[in-house]
Amino acid sequence: MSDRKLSRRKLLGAAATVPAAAGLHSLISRGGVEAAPARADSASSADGAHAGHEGFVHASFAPGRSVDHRRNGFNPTDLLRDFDYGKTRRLASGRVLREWEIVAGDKEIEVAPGVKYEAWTYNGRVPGPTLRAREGERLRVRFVNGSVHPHTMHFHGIHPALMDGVPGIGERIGAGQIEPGEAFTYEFEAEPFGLHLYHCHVAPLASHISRGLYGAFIVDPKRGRPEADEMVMVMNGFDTNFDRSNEVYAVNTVGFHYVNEPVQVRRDELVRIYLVNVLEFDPINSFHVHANFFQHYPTGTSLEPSELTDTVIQGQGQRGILELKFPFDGDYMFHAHVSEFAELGWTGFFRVGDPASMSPAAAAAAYCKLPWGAAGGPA
Ligand SMILES: [Cu+2]
Repeated sequence: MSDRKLSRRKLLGAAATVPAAAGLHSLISRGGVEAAPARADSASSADGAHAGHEGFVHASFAPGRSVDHRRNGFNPTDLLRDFDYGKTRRLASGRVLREWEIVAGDKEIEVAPGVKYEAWTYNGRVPGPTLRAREGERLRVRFVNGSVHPHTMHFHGIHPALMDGVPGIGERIGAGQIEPGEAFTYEFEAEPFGLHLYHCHVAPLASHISRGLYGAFIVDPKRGRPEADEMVMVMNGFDTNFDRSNEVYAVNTVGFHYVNEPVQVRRDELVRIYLVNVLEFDPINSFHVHANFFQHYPTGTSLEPSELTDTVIQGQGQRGILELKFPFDGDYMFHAHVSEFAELGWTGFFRVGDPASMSPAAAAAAYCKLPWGAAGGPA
């Protein structure tokens, strides 16, 4: 269990009592944020105000205060471009068989500096591995449940009911709900091409998903897509006090990670973002990029974009492919246009060009004043 019991609804409620024009800087005032977590039974502030901001409680984006990626076992910067192609071999028919082994396990992870969360994971990470295949291949996923809870792997795609990873369906052949210590191998075709996802389908569903049992599943079209700098962004959140509302919002798990470590891209190079929304407890999420526009391919199931835009909204389980180029050097913000989420971690930067000319510290200072960071976490 998290040792932190703050409620973001209470935090934001407290923040809302100051004049709207005051802005985030004043919202997180000593009277605001310290009072609010106290009411919400939070741990008390460990580091108090930062120099230069008398009376201010800052997020833990001070130097030396970051999530311990090594302990987590994954770094969101690496997750962006980490595609798991599995192992392949050719069947007698000439067709490609692609195989993976996925192990579910229970693991404490840090989702913001000092904010620990008892996650349930696929292969020890949240989100789980980005499984990537090509249209028409035969896929085989051996799922081993190493958790103390029952789980499944439910894939989005087109496949027989027995391979759907839903409790109660196919129990007689060992499918359905996979109990702790059990294993099952899902086998199906890679279709249709597009951007899909997989997640656990054991009830209560919101709990099993929000704990971290999900991942992106990409099926490339037979003829491929134009070459690009490709990355996966799984929009997620964490209900750290288990009150069925999220305290931390993120892309690839760690709140504000890409403010601390902007996503480095090259000027004029095509960037392709595989965007997946797995957020629970909030009906919609969104992605907005500053000073630019992208082509949007909903669900990635067509090679023709549907819209040139700068904001896309996704419901739970929805996803899309975004393509853009950055014509100018600089730091470009991207965040949920659900402003409440943006202020609770779902904010980052693309960095185009020479890092020496940028000022990440200033950006972090301006945007990362987190209510849940105020307590500082374990020093
Ligand atoms: Cu589960």
